[in-house]
Amino acid sequence: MPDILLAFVGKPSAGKSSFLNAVTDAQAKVGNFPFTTIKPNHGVSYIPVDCPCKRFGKQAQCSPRYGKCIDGTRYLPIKILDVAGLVPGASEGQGLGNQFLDDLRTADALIHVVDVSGTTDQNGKETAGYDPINDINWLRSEIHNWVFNNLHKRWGSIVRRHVAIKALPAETLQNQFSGYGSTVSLCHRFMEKCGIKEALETWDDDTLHAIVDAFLDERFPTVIALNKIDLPDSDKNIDRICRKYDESRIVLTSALAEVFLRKLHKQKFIKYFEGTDSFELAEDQIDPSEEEKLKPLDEKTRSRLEKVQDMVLFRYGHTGVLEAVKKAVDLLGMIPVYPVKNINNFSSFGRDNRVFRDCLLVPPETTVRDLAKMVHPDLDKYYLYAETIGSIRLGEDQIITPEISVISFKTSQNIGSSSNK
Ligand SMILES: Nc1nc2c(ncn2[C@@H]2O[C@H](COP(=O)(O)OP(=O)(O)O)[C@@H](O)[C@H]2O)c(=O)[nH]1
Ligand SMILES: [Mg+2]
Repeated sequence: MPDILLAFVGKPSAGKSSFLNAVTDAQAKVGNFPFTTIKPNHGVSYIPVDCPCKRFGKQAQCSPRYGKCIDGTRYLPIKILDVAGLVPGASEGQGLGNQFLDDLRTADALIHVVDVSGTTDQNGKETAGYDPINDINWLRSEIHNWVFNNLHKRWGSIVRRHVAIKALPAETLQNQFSGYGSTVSLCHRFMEKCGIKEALETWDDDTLHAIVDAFLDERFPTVIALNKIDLPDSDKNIDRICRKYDESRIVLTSALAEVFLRKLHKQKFIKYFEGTDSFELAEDQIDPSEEEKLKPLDEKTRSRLEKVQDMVLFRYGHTGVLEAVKKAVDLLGMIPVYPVKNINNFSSFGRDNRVFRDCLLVPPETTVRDLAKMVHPDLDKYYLYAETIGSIRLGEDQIITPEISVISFKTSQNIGSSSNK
């Protein structure tokens, strides 16, 4: 299964660690996950998607291998990384720059956590009236400079080789960008988008900057999480930033509020419904079972809770943290697909007949045959054909879309044990 890794990036004290706690901690209850390496700065979050079990009235039988399905909403595990150590000057080798940049290579998409309250300066020190727009521009230029400088200092020899072997621009660029987790098709895509037609040997510095920009847009889709919206100074900054940047990439968040709500939930003071603006208190409960019974709040906690309601939940509808994770996955265009053994009863490959056991998030442009390879090498080896709901046959080169997300493979031999790794 192709793992997705989202990286939280941002200056010190923006709220990255709080964010990681907010989206990973309490969700352990949601179930298991397929990832073997969970390092200290890693976590697992679960994003909700519509599960096909609901369409077919199979909610009661639905039995995911990873994550969980609650009445037709399926929670898929996503890996998260807290990338600490980015400080101004990182691309020039300041601070923990290199470790940061190494971590970045492994990420599929970024969530830039920005302290929108303006109460911390560019180094994360307490201040007042700092303009968070600086941070948004700074992070981008830090990554840009890192990539640009590496390209620029070798440009002479890159051009000579390019001319000597008569390579395509995308091939030459891929040689330079592979270390950042690029691929040939990604290079073709961003070259297409930036529309540069001149021969590579004529490119000047401005062209190289444009190339690096186009590469970064394609390689590191970024959600901007404007964090600390619970603080009074945030409002005016939020307005300005939303007017200046692409709003479809901005999410308003309060990591602290989410951590607080989840903590009270865990301690049974409230029943908090993640991703919503609502929770229950002891006095709201009518005849709860002993297990569900909530504890009464003390005055101090109650007033803090009311503040979170006023400043965050009532104003914005939720704390936004889960929205940020969902938006980052959306930017990647990943499609959830459900390989099944039997297209009529949705049982799974292998010996257990669990309904809709497997779900994979596949990248855009994945074909039916690509999926077969991802699910099991033997499916590819003994491949006959694939079909979707209603026993409709699919071509092996057909691109997978949400409309054909339930897929069964027919093979020339029985596939024994199964795996989706
Ligand atoms: N008011 C407020 N404070 C926050 C929020 N998120 C984090 N903080 C605080 O900001 C400080 C730095 O947070 P931390 O998660 O350690 O930042 P990191 O350095 O980016 O990992 C801590 O004191 C947090 O409690 C938030 O949404 N609202
Ligand atoms: Mg931290």
